[in-house]
Order: sequence, then C-alpha cells, then structure tokens
Amino acid sequence: MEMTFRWYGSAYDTVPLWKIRQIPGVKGVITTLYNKQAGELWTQEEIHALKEEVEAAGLHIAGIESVNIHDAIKIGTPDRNIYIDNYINTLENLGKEDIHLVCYNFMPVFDWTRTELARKREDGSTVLAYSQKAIDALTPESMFDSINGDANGAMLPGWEPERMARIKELFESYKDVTDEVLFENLKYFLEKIMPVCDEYNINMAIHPDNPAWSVFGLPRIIINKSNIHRMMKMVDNPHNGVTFCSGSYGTNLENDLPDMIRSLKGRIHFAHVRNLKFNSQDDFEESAHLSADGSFDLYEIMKALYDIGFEGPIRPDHGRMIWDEVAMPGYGLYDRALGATYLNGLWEAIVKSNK
Ligand code: DNO
Repeated sequence: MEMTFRWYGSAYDTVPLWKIRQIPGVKGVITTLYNKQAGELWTQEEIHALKEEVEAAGLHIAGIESVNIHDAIKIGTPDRNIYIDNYINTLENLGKEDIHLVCYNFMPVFDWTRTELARKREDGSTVLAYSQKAIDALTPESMFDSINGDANGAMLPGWEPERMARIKELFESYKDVTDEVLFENLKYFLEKIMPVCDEYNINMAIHPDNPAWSVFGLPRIIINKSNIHRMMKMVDNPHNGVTFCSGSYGTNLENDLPDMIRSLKGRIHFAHVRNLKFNSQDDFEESAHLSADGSFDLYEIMKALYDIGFEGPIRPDHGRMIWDEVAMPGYGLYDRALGATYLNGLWEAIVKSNK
C-alpha cells in the first residue's frame, strides 16, 4: 500500500502541502479540482497545473477524489450523454497527465451525510456524528441550515449552497429513480467510460454511500457486499473497482468489513481507513483511528488488505478536531496525521510478522 493524504487544493484546504510532506511516509496526495461542478470538463492544462503545484512541494498525485458525476447521469435523463462525454474527456486528460486512479460516488443529491459536524467528546475533541433520530426530525433544507453553521466556513462536498438552493427540484427529479434504475444508470455510465479507462489504465474506484442506507427516501445502492459484487459483475472489467471505505460500509453493522475486503481481492483500488464509535444501533460518531477508541478492529481491516495483496493508495479518513485546530470538519491536519502514523505502524507490524 501507499500511504496518502487528502488535499482539497490551496484555495480550499487549511493544510498546506509542505505540512503534508512532513507526515512520516506520506509522498502522495489525493486531490481534486474542487472548484469544478459535477459534469464539467477538466482540461489537461488545469490538471497539469495542479500536478506541478503538488510536485513542487516534493509530493505526487496518487489519485483524484473526486471527479463528481452529474445528476443527469444518475437520473438517466436524455442529456446525460453530454456529461458522459465530458467525463470521458476528463479521464483522457487525466490519463495524459499520468494519473490512473479516480474515486467517485453514485449517491443521489448529496455526498456523505452527518447530523452533527462538531459533537463534543469527553476529551474535548469534536467529531462528526450521525443520529437517525435527528435525521427523521429534519428535512434536507433544515439539515443544510443546521450543519452549515458548524462547517468552519468550509464548503462541504455535495452540500454546495448552489445545489441546496435547488434541493426541492433535485428531489423531484429523482422521484422515479428506484434502486434498480440507479443500477441501470450506473451500468450505462460504466460501459461508456470503460474504453477510455482501458486505454489509459485508469482505475475507477466507486466510493460507498455514506451512511450505507437510504436517507430522506433517496435510493442508495453502494451499501453492502451483495450490491458491490453485483456492480463488479455487471461491468466485469478490473478498471471497474472500489474505494474500500471502512467508515462508510461500517455505518451498517451487518457489513463484515474484513470479509468484504477479502471478497474484493483485485478490485479494491483505493482504501479509506478509519474507525467509528457506535453509541447505539442508530447513533455513531467518528472516533480516533485507534481500535480501542471505536467499534472496529483496525488491525483486522489492515490485515485483510495485506492478505489480498493490496498495493494501492490508502488514506486516513476523517479525523477529530483536536489541539484547537480550525479546519474543514473531518479534514484537519493533526488527527489525520495521527491516523496515518497509526495505520503505518499497524502495516509495518503486519508485514514483519508475516516474513
Ligand atoms: C467524505 C469522503 C467523500 C468522498 C466522495 C467520493 O469525506 O470520503 O466525500 O470523497 O464520496 O466521491
């Protein structure tokens, strides 16, 4: 595996590249053109400039997270082909710049959903948290208003104000999109992009839905082992792969994470590893990465990745906010750096004990 760190770009991230460079073992960043709307074309010049900036700091781009998918593709409207063509051209431009990993998601309307962005823990740190009761008492609009105030001025992926302004309309446009339709539309999209992925050796790594069930009545399909295997089979090309995100699949306690990893041998192109602490079946918070601080055994997760011969980029995922840091919720420097160091330690021990 290659330890990496997510970076949103100098215009958006509170963490500069030079600090990332000082995290032991981190040479690669996972980045994006965060100003791009879903469906927009990324030019080769823009990608090249991003690459130069990263390389000037002594790092390299290990992958893109995300190139977002336009709603027309997920809904399957007639104009989807325009956006698919843009996507294909973007992939081609990434390939020409020698970038071979793209993380994306197929969640309708929003990206990940949390009900609190700064829940206080006993030690004074704050974390992202989710409570089903809170969701049940909210509408998407009221939820946007309630979390926006806690975002430390950052723009949360998938919750951009311009999208939220159209939220009723967006919900309306998904009214006939069932899980089956969403699967069909994903298949259509993947079949169109696989040729360019084959040509440039680009690994597509779908990110799971977070949480791994339907919220606000929207369909959600990338949630468990059987659905992810259905997706792998329906477009059976090694470039059609997954981002294994323990914190997303882990939201559903029925998902056996090490077992899922083992079953996806050869198709995991990217891994997000972190812990969650369940307070009850439907209330969880994003704890520190350490196994003892949460509900998952991170050693078993790393061991499963080792056992399948995982060689792709991995990154610590959302961190707690500690030591008075002010940053995008989940994306501060300190706790993610602790996470990277902990995961590196687990990996070193696993490698050595298997020699
Ligand atoms: C949350 C992230 C997601 C992820 C996208 C991928 O912090 O893991 O926002 O980047 O779902 O498209």
